[in-house]
Amino acid sequence: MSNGRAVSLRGNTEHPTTRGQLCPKVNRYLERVHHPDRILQPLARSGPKGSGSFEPIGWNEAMARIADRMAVLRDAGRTEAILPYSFDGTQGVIQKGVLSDRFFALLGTSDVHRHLCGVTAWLGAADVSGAPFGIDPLELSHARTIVLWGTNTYHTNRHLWPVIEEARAKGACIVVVDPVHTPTARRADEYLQLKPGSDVALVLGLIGVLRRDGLLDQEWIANHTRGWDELVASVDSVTLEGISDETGIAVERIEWLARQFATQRPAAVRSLVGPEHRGNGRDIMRAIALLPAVTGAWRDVGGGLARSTQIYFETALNSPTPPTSDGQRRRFNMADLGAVLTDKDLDPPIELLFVHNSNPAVICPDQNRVIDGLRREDLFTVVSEQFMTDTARYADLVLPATTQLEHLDLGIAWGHLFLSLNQPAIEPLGEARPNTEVFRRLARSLGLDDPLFTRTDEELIRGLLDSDHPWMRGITYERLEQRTWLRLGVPEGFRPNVDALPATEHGRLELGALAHRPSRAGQVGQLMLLSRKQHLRFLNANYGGFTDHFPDPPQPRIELHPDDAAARGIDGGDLVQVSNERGTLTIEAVISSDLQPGLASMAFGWWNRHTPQARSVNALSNPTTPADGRGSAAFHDTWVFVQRLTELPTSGVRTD
Ligand SMILES: Nc1nc2c(c(=O)[nH]1)N[C@H]1C(S)=C(S)[C@@H](COP(=O)(O)OP(=O)(O)OC[C@H]3O[C@@H](n4cnc5c(=O)[nH]c(N)nc54)[C@H](O)[C@@H]3O)O[C@H]1N2
Ligand SMILES: Nc1nc2c(c(=O)[nH]1)N[C@H]1C(S)=C(S)[C@@H](COP(=O)(O)OP(=O)(O)OC[C@H]3O[C@@H](n4cnc5c(=O)[nH]c(N)nc54)[C@H](O)[C@@H]3O)O[C@H]1N2
Ligand SMILES: [Mo]
Repeated sequence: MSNGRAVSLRGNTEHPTTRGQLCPKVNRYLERVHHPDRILQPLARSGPKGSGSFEPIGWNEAMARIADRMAVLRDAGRTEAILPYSFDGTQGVIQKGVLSDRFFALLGTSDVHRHLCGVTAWLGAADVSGAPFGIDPLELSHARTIVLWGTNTYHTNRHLWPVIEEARAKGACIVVVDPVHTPTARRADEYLQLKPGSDVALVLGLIGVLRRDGLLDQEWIANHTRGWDELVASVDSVTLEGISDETGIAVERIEWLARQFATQRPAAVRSLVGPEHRGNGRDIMRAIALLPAVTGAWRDVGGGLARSTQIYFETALNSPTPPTSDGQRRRFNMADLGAVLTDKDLDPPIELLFVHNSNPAVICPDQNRVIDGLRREDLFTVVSEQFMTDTARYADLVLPATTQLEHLDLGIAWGHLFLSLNQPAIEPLGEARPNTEVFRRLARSLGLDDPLFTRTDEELIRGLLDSDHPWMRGITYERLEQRTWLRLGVPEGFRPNVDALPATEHGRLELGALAHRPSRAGQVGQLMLLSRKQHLRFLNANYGGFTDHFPDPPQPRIELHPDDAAARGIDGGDLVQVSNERGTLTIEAVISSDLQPGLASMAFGWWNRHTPQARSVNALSNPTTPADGRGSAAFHDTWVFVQRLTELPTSGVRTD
């Protein structure tokens, strides 16, 4: 640090996961912290909604305005008219939600199910093992077969890549199963380009081959699982040829993968969220989890399913008990924000929206409706942000938020088992304040009486660490302060479902019937649009407004398969119109044989200002969530028409 400015940022070479490497996104984090566009004062709207006109106000005034509005709603018995909207802007536990969750729960506001990332995958894996513990991803280095199933590891999980390479150097075969020939697929030893959404069919085919060829672990199935007969009935109801048609993968390739997975052990499957973003996402994740459950791959260190490790931290850390009334709050799936904000019959309607750690104008599906909602004159929107994002532009009040360099936090992870203490390197810049401070002040103004609000950030972290769980033995605040990170005390080589029983009712892995329920097909002439994390220097919507993080060429584009482009008379570089019942975008086409015919792809993460319509890919994507409201949106089950344009459209161009 020099004069309040952070001057140097580097990875720690001793960290077993990062090995001293920052990723392309975080390499330039210092520039983000000291960026000239940082919001450093509270701002009040001074022009029409969305115009981006604001004037600075003081913190006292900003807090008073929010507290007054909330008090009026509380006095009128309408606290459900308040909706907090927050998500994964930070993975730090206390800045993410300890105090905000308590604040909104005590006030009795509406709430959102924060399910856009990982919850469907969690549920699908939990259908098999009760609590979905996967293996420590570092143990993939022991595997001889690693199937990267619908995860673009080289791009989205850079720190796992050296582990994959280490396994390969020791003789492992790296397999990718993905509808797109991704940068990860390019680096794999074997690539299976399956038709999108056909994963359940592929698993049925694999289990069919394993059974036919006597490659199943019968002893394991008999002693560690339940529901084998029902699964067999599902497997018997399909033919390998039928599966090959369904998935687009040749019979010999399915046979090869089945044999490889069963015999070249340890064998592991790795998956994150790609396949969950579909109508049948939970089925897909369950099917993926069934594969190691029938081969007994869990027996071997380095075998089984490697997925998000978040559940380890949730299990080990203390978490503050929510107030008893919390279960009765009105809750919406966060993917439904557009519908919720524009629903004329909602009783009570949302009158105050409080956004922090999230950028719903970009990350939420059904973007046109989200923005229609944000434009409502009778909605009071507060956004706590570091930058003037597409969401912040629609705010009535913007609160300047600190970055990780300016606040204290406890970091958990989805990719490894290390707990880390994020100690501030500099004082908060300008008038930026941590989320915790905002909720302490609001709680005081509204007279919310709870001991949690009297604790400092350090005390909150100490409270989380003060857990009796054996994985927390020896992990103290002082040791973290000294060492920065400590591995949870999960024994090295810990084999979930072997060293501990599955958390199902009967302590066995649950198999059962498995039905392939394909998603709705598109109309004639439509293409299926994927919105993947395609740019190395984007982290969700964190950098979509930062020109130095843009790819070359610096604009969002749509990738089309050569056959689909030719059928529409489209060449690379042409302007095309992409549309469906939810929206229209005008962007440049790029021709890519990484796709398969019928599939188009646009990168997720661009801010809305880069198209003439001032919208990004989520203006098109599918907001459908599972019928029980639990789980993510079917982002990738999106059907669009694509046509060539000869000139820029004049209608539909927005200036806000
Ligand atoms: N560079 C970069 N890295 C990131 C992020 C980022 O924005 N940018 N975001 C971070 C976050 S929040 C997350 S959750 C992770 C996500 O990490 P991943 O899950 O690896 O990333 P996604 O791009 O969501 O999806 C992965 C793959 O799923 C494939 N897919 C789509 N449909 C199907 C299907 O039906 N079946 C199968 N088998 N595959 C399918 C896509 O083609 C894509 O290649 O990445 C993290 N890392
Ligand atoms: N079409 C499509 N949509 C998707 C996805 C996709 O693959 N395709 N992926 C989904 C997934 S996996 C995810 S995780 C979500 C991500 O959705 P979000 O979590 O909403 O998005 P982020 O861009 O990661 O972060 C939002 C904002 O948090 C802010 N922020 C960071 N730290 C702090 C802090 O300490 N305080 C405050 N107040 N703000 C902070 C950042 O400046 C950033 O603008 O998007 C989902 N949406
Ligand atoms: Mo995510």
